[in-house]
Amino acid sequence: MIQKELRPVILIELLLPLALTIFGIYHGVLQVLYRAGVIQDTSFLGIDYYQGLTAHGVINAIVLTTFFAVAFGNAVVSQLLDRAVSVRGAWIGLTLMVGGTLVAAFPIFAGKANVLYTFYAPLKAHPLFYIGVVFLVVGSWVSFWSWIPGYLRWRKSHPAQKTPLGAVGIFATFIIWQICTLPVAYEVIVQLLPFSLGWTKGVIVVLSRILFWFFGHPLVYFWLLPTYVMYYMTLPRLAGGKLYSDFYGRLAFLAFIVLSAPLGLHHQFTEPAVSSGYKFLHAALTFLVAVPSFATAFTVAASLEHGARQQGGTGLFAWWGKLPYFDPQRWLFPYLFMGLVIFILGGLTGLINASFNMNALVHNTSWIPAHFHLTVAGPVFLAILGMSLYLSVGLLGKPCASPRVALAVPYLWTLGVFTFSAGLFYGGLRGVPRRTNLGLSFLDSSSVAYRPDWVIGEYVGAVGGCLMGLAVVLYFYVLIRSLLAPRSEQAADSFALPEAAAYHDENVGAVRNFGPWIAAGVIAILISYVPPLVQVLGGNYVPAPG
Ligand code: HAS
Repeated sequence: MIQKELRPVILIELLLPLALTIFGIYHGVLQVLYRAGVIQDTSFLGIDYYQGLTAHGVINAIVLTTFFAVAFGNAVVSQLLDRAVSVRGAWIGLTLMVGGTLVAAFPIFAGKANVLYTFYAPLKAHPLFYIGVVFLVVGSWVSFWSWIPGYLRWRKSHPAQKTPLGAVGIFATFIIWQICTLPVAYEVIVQLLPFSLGWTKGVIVVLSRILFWFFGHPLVYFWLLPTYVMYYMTLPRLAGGKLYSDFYGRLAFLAFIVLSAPLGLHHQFTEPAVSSGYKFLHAALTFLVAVPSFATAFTVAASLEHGARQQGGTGLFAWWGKLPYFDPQRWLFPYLFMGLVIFILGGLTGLINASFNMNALVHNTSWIPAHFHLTVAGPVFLAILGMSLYLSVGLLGKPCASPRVALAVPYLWTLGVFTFSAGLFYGGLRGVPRRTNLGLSFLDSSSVAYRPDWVIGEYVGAVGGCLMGLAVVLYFYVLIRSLLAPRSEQAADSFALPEAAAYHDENVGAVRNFGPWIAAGVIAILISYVPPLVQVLGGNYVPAPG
């Protein structure tokens, strides 16, 4: 059971960032309108294009995802490890995260931090932006640390038991987060903050970019792994069956600890300061990090098949028809299932990006946002929406007020995100740039830069973006109606996250201990990052002024 005293913490961690997401999604819809030339201006309703794009990225990709990972982690650890969360630690973590978010929000909304979610130097934000980000991250560390003593206690009192798979997934998520936030903490505290305060004349841009992507790629697995926890722990149960293999789940989570970080240079294939041998190493490791996702695809598909066959499914393929796609009682199912469907394309396009020569065609074009909307705005965002609704109404002892509308949301979002991405993939292959207010140039028919061949992709993207916006409106309709429904203390007390039993419950020693996997991860980082860092530090680069 989830600790009762932890409920308010989890509810704030779910609902506060969701409220901010209204701005995040609004600026997403504005993005497609600017880019399709529907808005032909530098700003709309007083908010500048790059200010809105920063709010879109920071709120959706940093704030929402971090708060959700902590909230879901609190719920999973509390339920699976016999109330292992230190409530005081959880409150301190929450306070730091909320404080940091509010501090960072101020310069963003005042237009003094138009640096996008990657805050590339020498773009310069107001110091409060960097200070806020630091507090948000430190708050998430404190929340993670508040699980460790309880976990160690649990291990002592259950010596013969395996750590439950969901808890392994959550710990893997936060071990990755703990490791990958160290380089970005260095970048922010040593390079960007003094630069923004005017204490230094400039920033060595190459170094800051390497440090950012050292963080930026494992960041995507910090986003993804809570979703994988739901795929392994919850989805098989919703499908009416069991998890096909407990071992494969553990192996996937532990493999991510080793492989998430040592490959960030695949975001920098065009970086002139690093030689191509290191880029090749990172490219090869990128192909390796797809393996735990392929293993997940197999294990989850086998679990779905098991569930469908329990419901009377037969045949080689006919069993797919027995999954609960439209069951209002199991409205959470399509939030997870449609995420998997979207991720097939998101993952495959990631492998295209990782291929050195193909990357040269798509880098910095609209292909890249098409890819990442099929990942972070696909499986990750749908899982966050579904689980936030499930957890918040469950913890309050309320019913989902409109289960049929709740069911429609993931399907509409999927239609929207596929349409959006189709337009952006099409445009990207024709050279349409990302992060550009196209309505002022390439999509303005009166401009000398006008590109009529780019129009169709951006129009299709805009239709998709509007459908995504509509899906979120429906989601908030359900969420608000559910929050206003009458509560039952009894229902709240008996609430628990659905946890699937394992069909094959293997007992393999190699996946019962985090230690060797963390050590292997650190060695992989040293091998892949020390040489390129030495190369950059020896390069005598002149700091760039802001
Ligand atoms: Fe990526 C750029 C490569 C995964 C997010 N990525 C980005 C950026 C973001 C992002 C935000 O190598 C842009 C950053 C920026 O602002 O510049 N990515 C990969 C690779 C993977 C990958 C190889 N990315 C993700 C995930 C993300 C994410 C996950 C967020 C959550 N990505 C790149 C590269 C770039 C990049 C380059 C830089 C490009 C550039 O030039 O800038 C892999 O991890 C993907 C492996 C996944 C699979 C899919 C497995 C499929 C599953 C579903 C099974 C379905 C079932 C249902 C069972 C191989 C698990 C069946 C149902 C039926 C109906 C059939």
